[in-house]
Amino acid sequence: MNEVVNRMLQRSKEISSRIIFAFDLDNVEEYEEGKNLLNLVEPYLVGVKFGYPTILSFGLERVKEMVLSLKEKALIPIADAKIADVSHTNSKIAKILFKSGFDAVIAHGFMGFKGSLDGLSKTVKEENKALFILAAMSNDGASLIMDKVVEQIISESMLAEPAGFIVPATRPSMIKRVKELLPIESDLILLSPGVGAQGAPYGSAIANGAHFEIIGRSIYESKKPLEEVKKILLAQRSFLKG
Ligand code: BMP
Repeated sequence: MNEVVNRMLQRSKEISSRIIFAFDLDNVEEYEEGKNLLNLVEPYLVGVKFGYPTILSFGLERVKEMVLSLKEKALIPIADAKIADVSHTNSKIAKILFKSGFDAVIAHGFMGFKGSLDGLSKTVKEENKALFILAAMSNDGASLIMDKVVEQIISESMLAEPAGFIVPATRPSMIKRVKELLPIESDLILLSPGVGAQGAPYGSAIANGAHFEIIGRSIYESKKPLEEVKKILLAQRSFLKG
């Protein structure tokens, strides 16, 4: 099993949580506030996904500081750069992110393996990191294009030996479809955004077969983020028991 995934599953078991926090702040003036928020909720998180809003507004140096501090506490930092370029550019992006301490990167899969995912896959393997690939997206419009080629996206992506896929909590049938397309007994994991602010109930992606729920606004826009995190945990745990 991928070493990063191993750490994710271990932490998940230890703290009984399936939450990956989508940290998407878009104003550098929120830096101190953001750090305080992370300190507050980090005992309940398996990992933190840094999106473009945070990386671009805070800058990589500040992000690196946060990433290293999360790693000291055994959380897994994931860079959501939605990488989708040709091989050499993909590798450069991934190397910069790994140098900043990230354990994993997220890429698209529609570009295909040859000349795109191949270079990225090589870099990820050389650095002993994890690659997560978008199988399908949570927005409504994804059903028009992306869903129709999910089989091809998965088969091309598998050549890159990913650690797992991103699947939409908003469309449970796509979570199930992706699961069907994966090899039997594969140890790939599924991370699912769309929970909370986008409408899927807390815990529902877990109930539909995802391993982790990626949740952003419901936490960072809440007046009581800790209470919200605890609500999420309760929902996830009830589905896991049920
Ligand atoms: P929120 O819980 O605030 O809706 O955040 C969801 C996060 O997951 C965001 O960082 C978004 O960019 C990401 N995401 C998504 O919502 N749908 C996808 O299909 C893929 C994503 O990465």
